[in-house]
Amino acid sequence: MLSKRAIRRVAATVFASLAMFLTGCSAKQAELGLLPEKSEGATNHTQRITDLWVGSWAVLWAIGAIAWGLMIWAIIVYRRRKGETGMPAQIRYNNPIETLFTVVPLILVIGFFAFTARDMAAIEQPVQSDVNIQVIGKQWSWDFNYVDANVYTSGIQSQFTGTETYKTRQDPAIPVLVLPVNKSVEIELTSRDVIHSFWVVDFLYKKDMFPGRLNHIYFTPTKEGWFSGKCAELCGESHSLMLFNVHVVSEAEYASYLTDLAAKGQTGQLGLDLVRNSNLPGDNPGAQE
Ligand SMILES: [Cu+2]
Repeated sequence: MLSKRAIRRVAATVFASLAMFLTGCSAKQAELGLLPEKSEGATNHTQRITDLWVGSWAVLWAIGAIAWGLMIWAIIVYRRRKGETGMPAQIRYNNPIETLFTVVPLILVIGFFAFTARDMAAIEQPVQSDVNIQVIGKQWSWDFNYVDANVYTSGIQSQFTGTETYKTRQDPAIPVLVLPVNKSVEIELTSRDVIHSFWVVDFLYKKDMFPGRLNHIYFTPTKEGWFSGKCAELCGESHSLMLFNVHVVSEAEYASYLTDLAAKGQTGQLGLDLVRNSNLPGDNPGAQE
């Protein structure tokens, strides 16, 4: 006969393995609080964001465990016993309990707010950056202006045909933003048509792109490799095809990439005047002032 303790241990192991299996999560991902594995060390901000995320969950699980524990305890201890009839004693206006239920959530909200504000202030701090990039969102792709080198790349706007899907993340139709590793980067974000959102998944950060407004993000990529990017703001029927890749390379590779763009004739900057509204019937782009 198994002891109670052995049964409990087996149950815990089964439950943990099942949870890992069902969520498809590795030990590394569990450590990162189920954030993408590639996010570890991807930029100078990812550790801070991971800490905020994992710390918040740790607090919430602790509160959850206490709340569930008290509920189960009350259910068991105050269950209806054999022979009991009628309504149990109704208790209300318990001041200590009411105070507890007001003060604890207040402390939690203030705590989450304070840590979030602290980390946002650090991440949003403008930095005099080595590399300046302008990213323009458009339905449904991206233009990348490499401001310092005065070159650009332009994503092809996807047209929804009903069958169009990208086979892989390395599909050449997906535009690529190339960045040098360990160099501070400032990205200016704007849009030509509707609101989009610039999101590099593994960088754990995204920011909206508004027509007629400039937003900025500052970070230093600290790991070479390919990272998935996508639009994170529903922007029309082909929103889901509005993908891009970020390729973080060595400084030398970055320099030669920019030289190649210039050699291909992709010099200058793509402006906001390329807005597709100028192609609407009746509009004559040449006649615009
Ligand atoms: Cu979009």
